[in-house]
Amino acid sequence: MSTRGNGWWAALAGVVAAGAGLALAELIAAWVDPASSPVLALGGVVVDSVPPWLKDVAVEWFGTADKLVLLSTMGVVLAAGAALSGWLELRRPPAGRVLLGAVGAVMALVAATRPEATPLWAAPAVVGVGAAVVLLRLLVARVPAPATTAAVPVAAGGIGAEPADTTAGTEAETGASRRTFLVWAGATAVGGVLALAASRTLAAGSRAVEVVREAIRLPGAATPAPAVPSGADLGVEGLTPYVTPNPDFYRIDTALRVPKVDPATWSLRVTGLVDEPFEISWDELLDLPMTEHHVTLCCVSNQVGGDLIDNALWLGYPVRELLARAGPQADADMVLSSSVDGWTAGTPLEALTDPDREALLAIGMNGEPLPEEHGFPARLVVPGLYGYVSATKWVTELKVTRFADDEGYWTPRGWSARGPVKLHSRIDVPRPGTPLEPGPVTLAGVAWAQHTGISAVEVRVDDGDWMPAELADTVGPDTWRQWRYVWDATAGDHSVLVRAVDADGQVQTEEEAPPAPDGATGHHSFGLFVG
Ligand SMILES: Nc1nc2c(c(=O)[nH]1)N[C@H]1C(S)=C(S)[C@@H](COP(=O)(O)O)O[C@H]1N2
Ligand SMILES: [Mo]
Repeated sequence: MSTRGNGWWAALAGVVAAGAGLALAELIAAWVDPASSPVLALGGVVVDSVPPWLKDVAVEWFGTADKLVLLSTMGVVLAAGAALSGWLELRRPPAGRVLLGAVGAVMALVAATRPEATPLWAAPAVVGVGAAVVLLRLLVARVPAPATTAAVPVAAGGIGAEPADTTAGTEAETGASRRTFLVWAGATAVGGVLALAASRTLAAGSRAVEVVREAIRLPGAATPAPAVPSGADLGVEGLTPYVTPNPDFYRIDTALRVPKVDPATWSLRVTGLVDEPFEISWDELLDLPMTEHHVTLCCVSNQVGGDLIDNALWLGYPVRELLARAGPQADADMVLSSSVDGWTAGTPLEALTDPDREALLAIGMNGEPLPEEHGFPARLVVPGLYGYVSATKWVTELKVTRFADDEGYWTPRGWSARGPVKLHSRIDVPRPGTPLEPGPVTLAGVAWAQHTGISAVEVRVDDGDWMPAELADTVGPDTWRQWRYVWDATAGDHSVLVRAVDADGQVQTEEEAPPAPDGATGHHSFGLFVG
């Protein structure tokens, strides 16, 4: 006669126990530091250890939803592990508790060794998983015995009873013990939900940073940006706007939770190979004369035709002034900038000291304080370099150093130490698959070669000649430029291609390269059907 029918109850016990434990961990994390959440810490380690090809695949498939996909996948894996722990605890006690305890120990270790962690960051995992272990024991002890047709008069699952997998009760007894189990499991689940709700309420306190942000009045620019010429936007429907509104600006970072940085406690330290290291507070920074500059920021992971690129008006203090105040030493050639969350970028020193390149410690984006997900209260923006080697968000330190001695976050992960932006162009209009009719069809898009500038864009249809496109105005070489080409379309299948020429006369290569290690190349092209 089978006594195997209660494994599912045990699995449920495992999920409920582990869920409640992790909810308790969230509550403690909300008090210790929201980033000490064992789930976030574990996710952070996963993010830090994905190989470049997998990161590429994730970005390509899920775009900026990659974080959600990661957290959901972790949820499924954790739930499966929790179910297994319940089953093990029923069949092979204490194997279930041992499994939970082992996972908890790993989580504690991982949380306590995050770059910005203190030893206290282990507390949420230790307390949460400790609670999960106790709850697992209590719930599995109440897993109802499987019903049998034979009336074997054995009590199942009283308080403190051993797991009832080898005993079988009558249907009535099984019904009663099932109710007992469900009451216990239900109570545990309710406790978990309450803990989670309480943790969210506590975490809402950190929304205070958003309140501070909204109250900030940015200083005016001592060196304002030139006005955007009206001809910078060609007004083609569906074409990417010259300046990207903040809510549409692409977001890329390794932070599973947006760091909440209060300007009152923020400061930037300039350290390393300098004569006079110093630290500057938010208030001191705001008193400095600000520069405004349009810069198109671009991600090295951007695929040919991809949209991990946008343009904004940044307000900030020139990094070269900060460096001049510190006095870099002669043997330095790199600045390692770090974020509150431990992320780093290695930027060539000469790009930051160059008087002709507006590298900014930015505090404003399109007339607002930086949005939290774009680095509030301060970040770097350097024209001409990919974000991963320059655009540190939530920046707190500039360490003057040498490429021979230090490397940024992505370098040991398979990306080049130096990342100048590559010459590129993209077709935005029409989208592939748009129904078209013979006659004039407007092709339009953007082209970029930050800090060099774009001098021409050319379009080719099928095997025809490269035809010059009309170029929109720009404020300068540090932003992308819109282009437009009116094509006299004939019926049938066609392919369209675009390429750009930079201000030095260099023509965009047709050679295809993937994003790793230093940026994708190749012409953006696709098929169009005219009929
Ligand atoms: N702190 C921190 N700053 C960061 C990153 C990060 O992961 N953490 N990613 C960089 C990368 S790879 C890019 S492309 C830009 C993107 O900036 P955005 O999210 O404001 O568009 O931020 C850079 N700054
Ligand atoms: Mo990036």
